[in-house]
Amino acid sequence: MHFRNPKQRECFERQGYIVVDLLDEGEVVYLRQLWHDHNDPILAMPFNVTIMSNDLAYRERIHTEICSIVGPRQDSLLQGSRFCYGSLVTKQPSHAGIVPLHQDPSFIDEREADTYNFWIALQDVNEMNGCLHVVPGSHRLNRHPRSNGAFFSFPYPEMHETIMRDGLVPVPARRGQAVITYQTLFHMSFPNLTPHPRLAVSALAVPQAASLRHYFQPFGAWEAPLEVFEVDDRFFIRHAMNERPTGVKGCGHIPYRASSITPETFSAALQTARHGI
Ligand SMILES: O=C(O)CCC(=O)C(=O)O
Repeated sequence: MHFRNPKQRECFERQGYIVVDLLDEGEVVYLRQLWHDHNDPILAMPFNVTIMSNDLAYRERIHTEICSIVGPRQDSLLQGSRFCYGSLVTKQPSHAGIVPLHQDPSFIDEREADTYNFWIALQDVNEMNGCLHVVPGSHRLNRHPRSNGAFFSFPYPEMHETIMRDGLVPVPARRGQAVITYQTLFHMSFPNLTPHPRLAVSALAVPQAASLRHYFQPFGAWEAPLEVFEVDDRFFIRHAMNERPTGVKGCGHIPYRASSITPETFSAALQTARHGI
C-alpha cells in the first residue's frame, strides 16, 4: 500500500504524516449530521470515540456511513489499500480530554506492511480546539506490536520531556482535510478550550490483502506478553477494546517489547524527517 502521488508518498514516508484535502462540504455536513442524530452516553466523556460505545448498531451505522464516504477517497489516494474501520472522534469543550502522547495499537502484523490512519477534521481545527500534535519522524522509532494498552502506556517515560519539547508540532487542518498518519507515529492532542465540540472521523486503511490482528494485554498489565488474535474486519465493530476477545482464532503470545530510544537516536529521527536520509 502506498500513495499514488510520488510527492505525497515521499513526504509521508519522511515525516510519518501528511495533510490532504479529502472531503467536500456536502460530505462534511453529512458526517456531522450523523453525530448530531445520536445521543450516546459516551458523549458525556471529554474525549470519546464511537468504538467505546456499547451500542453495536450505532457503531455499525457510523462505520458503514464512513466507509461509503471515506473508502473511495482513500482508494483515490492509495494504491493497494482496503478501508478497515471508521469511527467518529469527539473532543468536548473541557479542560480535561487530553489524549496523551502515544502510538496507535497495531491492527496487522507490521513486520512487512503498515497501516495508515485518516484523521479527518469536521470543522477547522487548531491549537485552541484540540487539533492533533505529532512528532515528525517518530514513526520509525518503535515498530514492535502495540496492544489495546498503547493509548495508556507510552513506553518512553524518561524521554517524554525531550520528545514533547523538541519534537512535538501542532497540525492545524481545515474542515474536510485529513491528517494521514502511520499508526506508529507518536501523537497526542490537548484539551478543547472552545465552547464547541471538536468533531473528527478516524478511518483506518490497511494493505488490501492484509489479515487483521488484535494484540491484547489485560488492562493495566502493559508489560505482560501480548496475546495475538487473528480477527476479521467486523471484529472492531463488535469488540470492547479492553476485554479479552472470545470466539476468534488465537495465535499465541509474544513478549512485550519496545525499541530503545536515546536522545541521539531521537534527534537523528527529527533530522531525517526534516531533511531526508
Ligand atoms: O482526536 C484526537 O484528539 C486524538 C485522536 C488520537 O490520538 C487517536 O485516535 O489515536
